[in-house]
Amino acid sequence: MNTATSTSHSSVALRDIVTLQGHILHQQKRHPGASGTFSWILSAISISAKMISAAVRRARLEDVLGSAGEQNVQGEQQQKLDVIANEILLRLLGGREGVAIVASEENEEPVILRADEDGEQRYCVLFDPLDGSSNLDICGSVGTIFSILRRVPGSPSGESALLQRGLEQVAAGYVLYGSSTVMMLTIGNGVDMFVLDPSIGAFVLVQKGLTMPARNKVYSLNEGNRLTLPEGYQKYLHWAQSNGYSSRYVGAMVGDVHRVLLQGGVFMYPPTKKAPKGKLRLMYEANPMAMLIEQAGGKAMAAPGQRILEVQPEGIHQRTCVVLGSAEEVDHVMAQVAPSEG
Ligand code: P6P
Repeated sequence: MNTATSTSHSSVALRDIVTLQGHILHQQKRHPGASGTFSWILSAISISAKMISAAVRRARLEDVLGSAGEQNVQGEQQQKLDVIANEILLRLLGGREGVAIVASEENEEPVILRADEDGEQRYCVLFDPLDGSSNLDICGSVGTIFSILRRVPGSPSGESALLQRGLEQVAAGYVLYGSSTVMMLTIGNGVDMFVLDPSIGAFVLVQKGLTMPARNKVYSLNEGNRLTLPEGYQKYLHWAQSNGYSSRYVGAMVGDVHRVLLQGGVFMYPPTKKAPKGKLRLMYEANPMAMLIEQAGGKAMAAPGQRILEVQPEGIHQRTCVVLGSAEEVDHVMAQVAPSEG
């Protein structure tokens, strides 16, 4: 009997396939005595990502594009898929015993799922369920961003339990629903990249220990805000354009950060007239992205001398300025901004 694999996978050395599930369990084995609680949470995120990916790819077929007719807590028009993605994550994470609190860009208040009277170590999960959802109608990149914190036993319940600096994150990542569905994940020892293989319904490890290029002459921001940017940022743009830089901007943080992680460069959302503290949310956009960028060897700053991960949050929906990417490229921006903010 011909036992050779005659499927399309025959070109893939089957021994090389490491799925996200296998990777998570391998990491768990490195922590003797680990209860598996954390692994189960990552599993819930993985399943949610597969469900959201399927929903995104069928959106136009099932007429779930467009506005949901409501505004979210940010005052932004909710897309139908924002609501669908949010419900999927709330439901999957809600079913995990190890999740104490979840917080979403789409919900004004955190959802308290479990108290910690039994002394079990539980976790808080914060997420932007469908970042850049306005790109959906034009088949542009959208994504899910997540951040995982420990629920500190005995700390006050509710929002204050979440107000931990980004340095306290135990894991962070995103899922990019682009030409393929890609997950970037860090649990604090490097960045690993997975691609969803629809033929087996699993995220497959494609790059372990990703490090980003130290430099690349590409900057990324919404240049429509140029005239209202603080002077230092306008000076940076002049410097970059005088030094042969290119501009790339997807309009969805996940898409822009993914390009910066893989190719280098710098992404920024500085203070603008419309968003004087910056537009991006600290807890579930800037912090998780900053952890990924720093774990990949880059820098992530809220201001000159202020790492994003060291910002002490005062509210779960607070916004921040973001300048992140290749270390050298972030330094070029800070060099132009620092004098004007000094
Ligand atoms: P602008 C998407 O709405 C988002 O929150 C980020 O994903 C993205 O980087 C930014 O806002 C885009 O904002 O003002 O350029 O449309």
